[in-house]
Amino acid sequence: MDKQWWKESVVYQIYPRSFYDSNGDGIGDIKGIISKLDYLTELGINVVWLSPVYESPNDDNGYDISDYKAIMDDFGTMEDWDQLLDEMHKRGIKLVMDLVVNHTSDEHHWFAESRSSKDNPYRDYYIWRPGKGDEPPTDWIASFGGSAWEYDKKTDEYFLHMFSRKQPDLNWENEQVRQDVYEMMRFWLDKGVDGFRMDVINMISKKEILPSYDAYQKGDAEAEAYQFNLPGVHDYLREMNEEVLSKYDIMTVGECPKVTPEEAIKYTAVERQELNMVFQFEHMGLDKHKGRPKWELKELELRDLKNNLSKWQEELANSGWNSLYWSNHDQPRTVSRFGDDTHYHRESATMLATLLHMMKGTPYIYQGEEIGMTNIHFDSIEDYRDIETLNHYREMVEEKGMRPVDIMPAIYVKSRDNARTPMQWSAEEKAGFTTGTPWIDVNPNYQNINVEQALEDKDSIFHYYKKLIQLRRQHEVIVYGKYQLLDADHPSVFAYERELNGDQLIVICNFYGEETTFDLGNRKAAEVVISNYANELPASDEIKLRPYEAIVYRLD
Ligand code: TEU
Ligand code: CA
Repeated sequence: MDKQWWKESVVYQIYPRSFYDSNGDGIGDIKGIISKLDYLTELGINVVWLSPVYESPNDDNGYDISDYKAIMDDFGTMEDWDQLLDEMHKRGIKLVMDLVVNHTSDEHHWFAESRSSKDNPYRDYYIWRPGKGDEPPTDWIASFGGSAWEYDKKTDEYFLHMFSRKQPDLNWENEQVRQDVYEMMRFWLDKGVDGFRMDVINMISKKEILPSYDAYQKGDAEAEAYQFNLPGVHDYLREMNEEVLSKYDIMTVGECPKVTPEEAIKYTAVERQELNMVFQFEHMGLDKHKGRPKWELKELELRDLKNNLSKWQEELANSGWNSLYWSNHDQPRTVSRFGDDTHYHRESATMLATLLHMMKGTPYIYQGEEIGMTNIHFDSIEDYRDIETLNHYREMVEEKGMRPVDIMPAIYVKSRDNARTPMQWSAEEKAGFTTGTPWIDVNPNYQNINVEQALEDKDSIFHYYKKLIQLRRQHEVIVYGKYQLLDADHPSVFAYERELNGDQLIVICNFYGEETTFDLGNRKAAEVVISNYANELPASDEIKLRPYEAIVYRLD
């Protein structure tokens, strides 16, 4: 058993723009985070992943960085950041920074140089290609719509951007780029940060495809494969590990869309010296049609979720390490997505939390999840802020001639802004997030769902999360135990067992709003470890489960 602090941690993700505004300009900021650290201590988490706070023109809310070593004015100053780190460390909380190095902002000085002439020393920091006649070099599509190539008049060539046109992709093949990135990482590590969450890190290598990019076209069976997990990514990560990561006691998590468990092991197996863990997305894709855009909705099948999460638990059982999450700043709110945010708000939010937090891996909680914040329905597209949502809407309405009423339903379900409405601190105006006008509207349900109330109510979702976090500290079996799915064919219950050196837990979750039963077989429950209903030890083998009921027993 390879014990590591990052395996025993619970991470809390802060999306700074929406967390807490300290000066009334409507934008969350670093001073705001500092003033809420005691809240995080109360919750009991011990690591914060902070979404980008670097200088940025905010085309993609900070995921487009124009200076990696400066703090965005909206968020404060470097002194504020130093104080944040200090205050966190005083409370025993570690700080993991976001590292966005697949691309920069087009306003980064590297790019300004790069685009200025073909023989500028920075030219090769980005990926430039001549067009084919009047057409871009290939028909690749960017994540936020349109061609992944943008024409630049100055030098009559196209540059590659896998996200927005203001996010040009760096050329990792260029050793100077890599050295500059490593140097910047050392800058933050020497300031004392405790790790990095690496944005789309499995996209950084293009070296195996670009020389022959003619061969790769949209619609190609391999179409998706060419942008992710190319062999070069592993070369770069091993180099980064050797030159930077291995010199510090830190945690690293790579955001890796389209990884399979097999790939994830390559990134996270100890002997390969790359990363500690990855964020995989397979379970986030179960409520859409395979290979189709996220906007094409499909009902989640419990069977698919069981198969998928269990596959990850099993395949990474002996090598590599899982990260466990239901949501982040790109995903809808969990309770709205997989639970019932109307009739069983508390029950379904706590059931989902139990299901995830009892698994093997490092759990991540996204701000507001711990009070059961829900999706947002803005009537007008004018109220949305997210570039992905806005580009999608424009494309559908302006280019495809669709009617807004036909597009909004999917936006309600999937827009990234669902996760980005301001944190609901109290029942005061603007949810206590700001005294000014928030950059994005607050969810009108803040009078019922807010931190102040959650702290007062001992039965709240917040207190349940708090208990789950404590349990992870108390029971080694939750961190390191073996996982086994039970009753795979049960239509409404997700149940599994954990075991370590004879310590055994059984986790039983009714995934739906109807009552059901579950058969314990010959297992003997010895103690109720946690439950989202009042529960005693079962009187018989067959237990009745109420809507969204979750129970964890310690077994004899
Ligand atoms: O997200 C990368 C990513 O995989 C996204 O395409 C994600 O699938 C999408 O947002 C879901 O709708 C990272 C960041 O988390 C995201 O916020 C950034 O916009 C993106 O990289 C570009 O930096
Ligand atoms: Ca502010």
